[in-house]
Amino acid sequence: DKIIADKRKEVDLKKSLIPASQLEASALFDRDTFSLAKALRDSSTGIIAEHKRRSPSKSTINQDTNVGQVARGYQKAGVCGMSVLTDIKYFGGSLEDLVLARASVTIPLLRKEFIIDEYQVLEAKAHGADVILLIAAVLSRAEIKIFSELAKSLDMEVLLEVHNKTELQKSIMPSLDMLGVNNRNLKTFEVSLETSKTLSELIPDDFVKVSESGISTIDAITDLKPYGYQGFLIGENFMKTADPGKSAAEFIQ
Ligand code: IGP
Repeated sequence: DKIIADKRKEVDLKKSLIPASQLEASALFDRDTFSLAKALRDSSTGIIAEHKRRSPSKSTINQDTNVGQVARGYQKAGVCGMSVLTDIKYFGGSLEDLVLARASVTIPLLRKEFIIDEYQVLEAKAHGADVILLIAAVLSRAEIKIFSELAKSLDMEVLLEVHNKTELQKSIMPSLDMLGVNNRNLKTFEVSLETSKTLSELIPDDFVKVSESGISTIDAITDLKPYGYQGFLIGENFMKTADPGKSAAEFIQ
């Protein structure tokens, strides 16, 4: 909740500095996007690899990453898409990271952010994102509807993240493309793949199912596939090594 309060201030400040009209006028705003949902459906591995320098649960994961190099490494490894953290305060990311990744690869890019305002959806498009993340724990159903419909109108896809049954049931709507189950409890940081298993049967078949966080072995993926998961979001396991792209390549082998 501290994160969301900080985010509110950050977004209000940015809105006063850069008007939405300026975002809409940027070169990347009109680009044709790539579909992550399709890439996941067509893939046998389904890896979404993340760029994450640090996190509230682990502090520093990787300080000296070159996001362009990481992006190229991930693409070369054959991942379906890349997730780029853009929150600076808690994750050490930025929108510049997203732009640099966009300039480096042609795989779908997810803007990993605490989205609480339509302005951030416009920002995502203006900085090269193909997909936005919406976190059910911090949004009302009305907000999820507004933000997801805006993203769709801009040709982006939506990954909706849930951690429990209540969040899932309040969020189901046709403007979502992928449903992500976060195995990490954002309050306690505890990780359990059981969360993905338990919630899987409650996710309607029209959404691509993604399992997020705490995945570090191929066995975990083999274990989750029978539950209908086609996407696997992996950050730390790759980012904690000196060459995340190489780690992803070895993982996918
Ligand atoms: C990646 P991991 O355990 O592989 O590093 O997790 C990703 O799922 C995690 O970074 C994440 C996240 C989030 C980060 C999932 N949901 C919401 C910030 C905000």
